[in-house]
Amino acid sequence: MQAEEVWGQRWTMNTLPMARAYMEVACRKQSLVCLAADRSTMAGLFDLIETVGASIAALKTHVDLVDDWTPEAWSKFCAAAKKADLLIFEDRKFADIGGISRKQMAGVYNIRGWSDLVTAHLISGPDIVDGLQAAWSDVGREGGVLLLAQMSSRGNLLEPAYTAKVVAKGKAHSGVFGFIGNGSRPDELVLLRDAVGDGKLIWTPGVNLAVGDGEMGQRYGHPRDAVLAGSDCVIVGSGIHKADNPGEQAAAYAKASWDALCNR
Ligand code: S5P
Repeated sequence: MQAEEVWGQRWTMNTLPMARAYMEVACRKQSLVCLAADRSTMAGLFDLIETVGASIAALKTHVDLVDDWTPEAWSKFCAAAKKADLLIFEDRKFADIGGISRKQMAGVYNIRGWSDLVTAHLISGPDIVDGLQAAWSDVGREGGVLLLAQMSSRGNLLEPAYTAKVVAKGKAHSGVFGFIGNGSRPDELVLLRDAVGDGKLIWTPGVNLAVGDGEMGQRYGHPRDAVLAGSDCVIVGSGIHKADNPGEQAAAYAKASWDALCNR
């Protein structure tokens, strides 16, 4: 199916190449799932790409939680992700001033060299987006920033007035790919979508087919409800990587998210 036909206004109002790349991958895979690949070993990570790669559109990493990380193994892992037609999203949640965030994109992990997307808090002001964009430019690459506008964890401090400011500043910036919204609360997502409009994407963690409370204050909503409320991508971690059959589960999340998009 053509991306424009499926995504409608979200496609026509968004000319950012990385956003369109995502919308096209989602159509090829018939999936709006970003896997939160929160496993601590390289073997566990490779296994995930192999078993669920066909059912997901993007791969979210926390590069600093891998016990046996090496640059060589990581570069092979990224190559495997690209081969599986996945966008690579490092969920680093940058929050420092622009110049330091730019340097943190280099360093041991060299995030600027392999990430297509990264997350950032706007708590330090909008220059963080320029710092992250400068880091990708430093190595001749392009990437997009997802700003945390809401969070899924209970008691978080991203209150509506803060969310509104993040959206107002982020909407106007071409380096911003989109926003992280709270997938566990469809009513909050509807408000976020109203504020964001169609020009930027909203990606949502806090999603599980088993709705309710998770570990340590995490909260979960259903993938269908998140997409119907305006999410463009459901970020799913333990619902897939801790399942007895991750392949089967990933396919179920893909179907729930894709069917909801087609209904929307
Ligand atoms: O508000 C948030 C933002 C993010 S990016 N809540 C989240 O849970 N996340 C991330 O999504 C978190 O870092 C983790 O990698 C993933 C959720 O994993 P799950 O196992 O709870 O599905």
